[in-house]
Formats: sequence, C-alpha cells, structure tokens
Amino acid sequence: MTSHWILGPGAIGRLLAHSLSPFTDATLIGRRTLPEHQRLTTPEGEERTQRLATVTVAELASHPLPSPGCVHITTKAMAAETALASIADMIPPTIPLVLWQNGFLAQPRLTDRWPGPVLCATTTQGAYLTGSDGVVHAGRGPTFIGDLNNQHGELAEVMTQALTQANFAATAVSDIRQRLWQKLAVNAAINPLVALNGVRNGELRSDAYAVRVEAVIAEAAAILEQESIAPPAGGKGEDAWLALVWQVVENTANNKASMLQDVEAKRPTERGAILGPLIESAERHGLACRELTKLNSELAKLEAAF
Ligand code: KPL
Repeated sequence: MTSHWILGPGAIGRLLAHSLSPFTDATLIGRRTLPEHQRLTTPEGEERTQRLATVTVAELASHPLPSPGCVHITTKAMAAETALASIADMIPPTIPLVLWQNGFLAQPRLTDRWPGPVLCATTTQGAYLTGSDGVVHAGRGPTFIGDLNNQHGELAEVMTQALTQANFAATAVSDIRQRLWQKLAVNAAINPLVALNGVRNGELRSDAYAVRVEAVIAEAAAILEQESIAPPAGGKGEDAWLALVWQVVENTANNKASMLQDVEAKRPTERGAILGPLIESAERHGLACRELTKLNSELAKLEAAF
C-alpha cells in the first residue's frame, strides 16, 4: 500500500497517522487546520512529537495531491458519508476505503454505494485526544479487517500487513460482519446507559443499572439471532451475550465510554449507528425493542437540549 489518506483527525485517525508516518506516506485530512507537530503519548507513558502531513479538505480542493493508495475514514459513524462526499471528486472511485466506524450504519451503506473495494475495521485500541496537537494511546488492542461480502480478502491481507508493519497490529478476517455486530451489541448495552447517567462503565454493575443492561441484552440477543450473528465464543444466546457485556464492563470499569465523552462535550452521539440497526432489525423481524427504543428517545431528548 503506497500511500494512505486518513480522513477524520479524531483519536484513531491520529493514532493511525502517527503509526504509519515513519513507514509510509500518510496524510491526515480534516475540516480545520491542525498543527503539523503532533504529540503521541504511548501506552508506556513515553511522549513523542512527530511532524505529520496534515491538510484541510479546502486546501486539498485548491491544491490537489496525487491520488492515494487507499483512504481510511476515521470520523464518527454519522459523519462518514459526508466526509467521503467532501473528497470524492478528488479521488478515482476505484480507490479502496477502510471504514473505522462503530456500529453498523456507514459500513453497509458505503459498501453498496462506493464503486471501489470497501474494507471495514473494528479495533479495541484505546486512544483519546488531548487538544488539537496531542493523542494518548491509552491501551493496545487487536484490530480486525475484512469486507462485508468477502470479496477482498487479498486486499485485507495487504492492508493488515501495512498496519502491522507500522506497529498497529491488525489481522485480516472473513467474519467482519459478525465482529461489527458483536461490538455493536456490547456498545448498545453499555454506551447509552453510561451516557444518560453520566457514570463510568463499572457503575453499571449496581442493581439500578444492571436491570436495564439485562433488558437491553434480552432484546438484542433475539435480534442478533435473527441477523445470524453467533453469540460470543462457544456460548448460548442471551447468557453468552450477558457474560461478554459484564466482562467488558469489568475490563473497562474505569473508562468513560465514548458516548459519555460525546454527551459531556455536547456532541451528537453515535446512537443512530449503535441502537439504530438493532431497532430497525427488530421492526423488520417483528421483535420487541421497548428498552432499545426508550434509550434511543432518551438520548435524542438529551441531544436536543445541547
Ligand atoms: O467501546 C467502548 C466505548 O466506549 O465506545 C466500550 C467498550 C464501551 C468501552 O468504553
């Protein structure tokens, strides 16, 4: 993979740019100007400053760059399509895309609409921004890459090799749809509740919240079964989903979930990409989704007051 454009200078976008830049040509693209000198704090606490190639969409329109080998879209889920539209006439429509969004909203839409190959990535790398010139790589975690129709296995291999070489460990997989939905289920059980109540993940273990976590999982397990999404590692139905959710709550007890960070910053949340596909599927299959719908309306109400 010769050169990478990274569209969306959030935490994962900047982490990718820091990782790829010493090894290959990587350009970070945003709507606003970013300082060229960017700081990375590693999980070991080491601080490094790197000069990254940064450019705004407006600068790119007036001073076009040579076409990249691929475009990583690292915006929030609901911004992915607009972000791609902002650069679409600057790149050939055959360029491979890599989608890094949570949930399952941008992935099926762009897979249907973009003429070139569309890879989807799901990552457990932990990272957060510290202002316009810093990102903290809080924890390492695996990344999986594949495409929804399993037509681009070789490209997924090339992409994961490029990332792994850059110390961003990634594996090509043939079950990315399963993995995206599994992450979505965990996010649906944790993110809306912590965001609405302003609590860290670990607090969901208290009785008042645990009942709602269980209600979400009861609805989600039935929906996932209809979507042919297997329960996690060898388990069965609702119990396996619950065990996974409680494990993630335990592992991330001290975390402020991404949706809580959005609410605190008065940014729109990813509810449409996380709760949306579950509610839409429940309606399609005639399944109950009272708790999911309630969470979605509560979040909508909260966001309307920003
Ligand atoms: O993925 C997460 C998020 O914050 O979006 C979890 C797993 C809930 C960890 O906080």
